[in-house]
Amino acid sequence: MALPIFQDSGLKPIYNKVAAGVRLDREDGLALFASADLLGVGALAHLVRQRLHGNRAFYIYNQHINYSNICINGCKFCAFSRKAGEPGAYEMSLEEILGKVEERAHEPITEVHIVGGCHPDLPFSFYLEMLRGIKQLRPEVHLQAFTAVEVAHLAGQAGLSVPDTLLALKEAGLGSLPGGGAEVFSPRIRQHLCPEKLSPEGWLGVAQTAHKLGLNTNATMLYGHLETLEERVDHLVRLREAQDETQGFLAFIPLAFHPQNTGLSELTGPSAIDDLKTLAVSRLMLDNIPHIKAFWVMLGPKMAQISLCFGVDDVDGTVMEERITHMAGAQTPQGLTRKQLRALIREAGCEPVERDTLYSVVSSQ
Ligand code: V47
Ligand code: SF4
Repeated sequence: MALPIFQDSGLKPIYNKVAAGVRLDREDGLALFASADLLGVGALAHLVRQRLHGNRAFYIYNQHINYSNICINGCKFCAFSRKAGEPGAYEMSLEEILGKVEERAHEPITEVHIVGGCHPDLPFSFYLEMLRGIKQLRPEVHLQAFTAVEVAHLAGQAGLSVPDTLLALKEAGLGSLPGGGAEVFSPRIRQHLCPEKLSPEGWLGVAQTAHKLGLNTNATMLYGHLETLEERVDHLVRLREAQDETQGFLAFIPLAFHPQNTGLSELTGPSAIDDLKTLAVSRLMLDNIPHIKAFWVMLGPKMAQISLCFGVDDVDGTVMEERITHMAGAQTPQGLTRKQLRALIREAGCEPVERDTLYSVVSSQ
C-alpha cells in the first residue's frame, strides 16, 4: 500500500494501523476528527474503501414513502414532525400509500423505503396492512421500513414484545430496517434534544433483536448540531461493539443536520469539511460495517460525489419523494434518475453498480 503524503505527521501512526488491519481506538478517532489534514484523513479512508469494495460505488433504484409526520416525540432537531391536529400534520391513508406504489409500478424499483413518526393512534394492523398491501402489488420489491424508534413504538401500541412485533412485521413482508432514530447516543444530547425518544440502549436492542431474527438494519448518526467530537466517536464505538455481537448492520449513514424550521434554527449545520471528515472517520472506525453511505438528499449530489474519494461506497438511490430533510430546508432535488446517479459515480472515477437492499448486484453498466 503506497504511503499517502500527510501534512499532519500525527496521521502516520494511524496509517500504520490501517495498513496492518489493526482496529482504531477512541484516541485515533479523536485525532482523525481533530486533524486539519482533510486530504490525509480522506486518503486513509479511501485505502479502506478500496480494500473493501475496489472501485465499485453502489446505488439503488428505490422509492421513499414518509407515510405520516404525526409524532409524539417532538425532537428539537426535527422539522418534519407535527402533533396531531397541528397545521401541516398529515397522515396518508392505506389507499394513498398503495397509490404511491402503484403510480410507479412500471418502474424497475427494487426497494420501498418507509419511515414516519411515532403516531399516537394508528393501530398496529395499519402497519401490517401497509406492508401486505405493498407486497401484494409488488411482490418482488424489498420493504425497508420503520426505524428502531418506530418499531419500539409499534410494540407499545400492539402490546407485544419487540421480538414478536418484528416477527409480525416480517411475516407481513418487512425485509429490513432503515437506520434512522439513532441520532447521537450521548445521554447529554438526548436529554437536551430528544428526551422523549427511545433510549440508545432501546435503539441498539431493537436493532440487535432484528439481526437475531434474520433482519438486517442500517445505522445512522445525526451530526453537526450540539454534539462534541468525543460524543461522535463514542457513538461510532458503540455501534462497532454492537456489530461485533450481531453482525446485522449493512450500512452506516452519517446524517448532516439541517437546521431550518427546527428548534435549533440558530445553528448553521455542518460545513463541507465536517461532512467529508465525518464520512471518512466513520469508514475508518467502523471496520465491521461493510458500507458507508452518503445520503445525497442531505449532503447534496455534489458532496455525495466527492465523498466517494473519502471512504464512501454508496450514494443511496433515486429516492423520488423525501420530506424529512426537505421540511428542514434542504435545497436538493426530490429525486435523481439512475442515469444521473451513474454519471455522478463515473465522474468520481468509480464503477457504478446498481444494488438491491442487501447489496446483491442488480446491474453493473
Ligand atoms: O431518524 C431528523 C434524521 C432520520 C433532521 O437507513 C434529520 O438507508 C437532518 O434515517 N436534519 C430519518 N436529519 C432519515 C434516515 C435515513 C435516511 C436515508 C437513508 C437511511 C437508511 C436512513 O433523519 C431521522 C433523524 O435522525 N433527521 N431531522 C434534520 N433536521
Ligand atoms: Fe418524531 Fe422522528 Fe421527528 Fe423525532 S425525528 S420528532 S421521532 S419524526
